[in-house]
Amino acid sequence: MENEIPNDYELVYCKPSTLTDTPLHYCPGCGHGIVHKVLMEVVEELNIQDKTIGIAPVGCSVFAYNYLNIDMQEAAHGRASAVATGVKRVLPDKFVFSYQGDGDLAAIGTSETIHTVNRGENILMIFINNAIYGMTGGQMAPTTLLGQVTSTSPYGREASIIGNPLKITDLLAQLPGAYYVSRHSIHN
Ligand SMILES: Cc1ncc(C[n+]2csc(CCOP(=O)(O)OP(=O)(O)O)c2C)c(N)n1
Repeated sequence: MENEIPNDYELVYCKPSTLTDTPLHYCPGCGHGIVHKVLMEVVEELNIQDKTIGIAPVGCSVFAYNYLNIDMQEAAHGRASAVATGVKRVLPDKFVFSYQGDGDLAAIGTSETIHTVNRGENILMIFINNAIYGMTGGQMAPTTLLGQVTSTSPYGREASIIGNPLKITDLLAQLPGAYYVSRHSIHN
């Protein structure tokens, strides 16, 4: 095997087999690559590579289907949870997840997001909140923090002008269809 490790090495780290060898296009420091890796480690560990279907968003992770070595379906901007709903209902034995940024899940897709969770669809929604629209040039998103500088809030987000950050995860956790909601940082 090409990647075989010599006997005198103790292997402490390797890329999950469920990731392709395609080089990531993400900017240095971006968290998408970390989340891709952690997600695919779980798929590998649970041995569900052939049973997992991911729904890619529009946003920086639009090319997720090039990196995740599982069946993937692209969705229109914000519609990933609606597409995931359809896929899961047609193929109930598959593990279905959507993978969405904050512009996708909490701006253009707010309605789909809320109704998908409220219906209690049996899917996983992975929400990558970097507090900006990354792909289109770092514009303010609903989740942009107060005082945060973005390309469309150059003096920082001010609540009196632009409104408060949308706490979409807190909001979703209140809905009866939400089974498990958790938030994590990926910086450590
Ligand atoms: C219907 C539609 N509206 C707007 C856009 C432009 N657009 C592309 S990506 C994006 C926002 C992406 O931000 P986010 O979902 O937070 O993902 P990130 O790029 O930060 O990972 C927008 C507004 C589009 N592609 N389609």
